[in-house]
Amino acid sequence: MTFLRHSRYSLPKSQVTPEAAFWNRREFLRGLALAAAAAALPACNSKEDIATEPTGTDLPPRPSDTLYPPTRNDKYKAGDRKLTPATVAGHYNNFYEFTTDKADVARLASKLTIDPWTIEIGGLVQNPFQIGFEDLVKKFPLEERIYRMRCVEAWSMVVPWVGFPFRKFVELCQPLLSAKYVRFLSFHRPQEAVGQREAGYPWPYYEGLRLDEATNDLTLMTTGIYGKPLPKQHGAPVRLIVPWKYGYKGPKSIVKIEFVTEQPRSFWNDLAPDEYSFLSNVDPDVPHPRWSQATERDIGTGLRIPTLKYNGYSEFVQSLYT
Ligand SMILES: Nc1nc2c(c(=O)[nH]1)N[C@H]1C(S)=C(S)[C@@H](COP(=O)(O)O)O[C@H]1N2
Ligand SMILES: [Mo]
Repeated sequence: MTFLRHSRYSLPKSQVTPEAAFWNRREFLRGLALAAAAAALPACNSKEDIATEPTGTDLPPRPSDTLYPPTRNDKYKAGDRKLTPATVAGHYNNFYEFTTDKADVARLASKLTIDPWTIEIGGLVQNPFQIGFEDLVKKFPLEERIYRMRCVEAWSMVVPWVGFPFRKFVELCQPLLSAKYVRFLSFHRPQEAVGQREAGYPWPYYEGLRLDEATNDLTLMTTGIYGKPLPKQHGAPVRLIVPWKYGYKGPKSIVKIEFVTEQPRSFWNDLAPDEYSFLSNVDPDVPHPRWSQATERDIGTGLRIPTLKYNGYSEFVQSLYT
């Protein structure tokens, strides 16, 4: 993890950005390390430890637990794609506040305190307010939606998220007419998030959407996955899912939402503006400067498949861009 110790200003871009070849190299090295470790273990231990490794069992009990599992909204289908197993999705995470090692996020993110959790709403709204997560999650009926999820690093998965349309939350906030964009902020807690103790990234994570994108029916205020509350590695207690955009447009563990007039800045766009645009709609015809976006690897099946324009959601979002 040496690159985290350097200043982002002194780094070649290949070291500060999520880059497919970089991950392949890391995974290869990690595979070697695991194989060596496994060889050193007594045979009776290792297999069962891995098979029973839980996903998200470190969650505190909360009153909102009774809202799960919610009913499925069948409007959005993943076509011929297979649902990704929960243990695969839950151990292949991007959450740089903790580590850049996808397989280790679940372990390190267990340190995050999610109860209590307060979200601050401000900027261009009738009345700025704060809302606790337990009040927020009860405001609107939860539903399950199976979405494709495409990371800019050219891997993808298909998972059943749980949440409610972000549009309903926007109505609750009563933005002023001058509000044209929404800005999101993730938590900043270096004491709990080891990745935030290292230099090199402009914490806390920040992202933004146009208001018309934020109020599209697909944009999901997400509180759960696989019929249960979100495990910490997936961005507990609440994150955003914008399924026609690259994964980084969906900030995890949100603590602040602001309505603004000007296009807000975003974390990856600030780090490498020529590689990560503000819009970042999934597009197989627009290669990343350092790799093709024409295909993607499904982390559940291991298959390489064609990438679809708007990640297959054209019928719902094309009108936003024409
Ligand atoms: N706060 C925060 N949000 C984040 C990230 C992050 O590092 N920090 N990574 C993004 C990226 S690159 C992806 S692909 C998705 C991954 O979500 P998942 O781990 O639940 O699959 O979260 C996005 N949201
Ligand atoms: Mo990503």
